[in-house]
Amino acid sequence: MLRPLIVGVLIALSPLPVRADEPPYPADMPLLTLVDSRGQVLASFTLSSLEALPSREVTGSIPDTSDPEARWSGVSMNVLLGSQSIAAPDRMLAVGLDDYSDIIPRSDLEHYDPIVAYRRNGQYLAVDRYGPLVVMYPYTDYPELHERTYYSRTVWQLSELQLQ
Ligand SMILES: Nc1nc2c(c(=O)[nH]1)N[C@H]1C(S)=C(S)[C@@H](COP(=O)(O)O)O[C@H]1N2
Ligand SMILES: [Mo]
Repeated sequence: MLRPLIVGVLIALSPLPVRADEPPYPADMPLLTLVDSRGQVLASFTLSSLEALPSREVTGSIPDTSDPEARWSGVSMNVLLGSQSIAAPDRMLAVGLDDYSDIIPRSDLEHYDPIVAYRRNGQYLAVDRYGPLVVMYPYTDYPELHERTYYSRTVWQLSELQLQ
């Protein structure tokens, strides 16, 4: 009679086995598409394929929100393009799931090396937390980024990069 309770308490008290945290979406779901200027698909990425690439961390926050500064982990856009042997284009149109978009010029990749982030403070990003992917700039390292121009390039719910 008491046994299930005791077992339950023991389970609750025992250190949980260290298990990789699970994303709030399937790891093999296509999250990001690279397309050329004519809309031709060049590459597609899932969480697994993004995590297989070398990661980069930056600190910043989603502009104009009450979100505090956070540590974002993801893939450098330079590395992302390089993984497909694609030279950085003059401009990339970054498109969100809500069809919001803004242009990211090559100079940003050269000066700031922004990332396609898939974790915020170690946690995967749910769609209602600006996820699954967010373009994030290294705001803390470069205070000049605190400007409308870069705020609007901080595209959350990123789903497509159109190379132009
Ligand atoms: N997907 C998506 N990303 C976006 C936006 C948006 O509407 N959709 N707004 C941009 C702008 S203008 C700013 S200031 C920041 C914060 O947007 P918010 O104030 O709408 O949260 O996100 C940027 N990225
Ligand atoms: Mo904005």
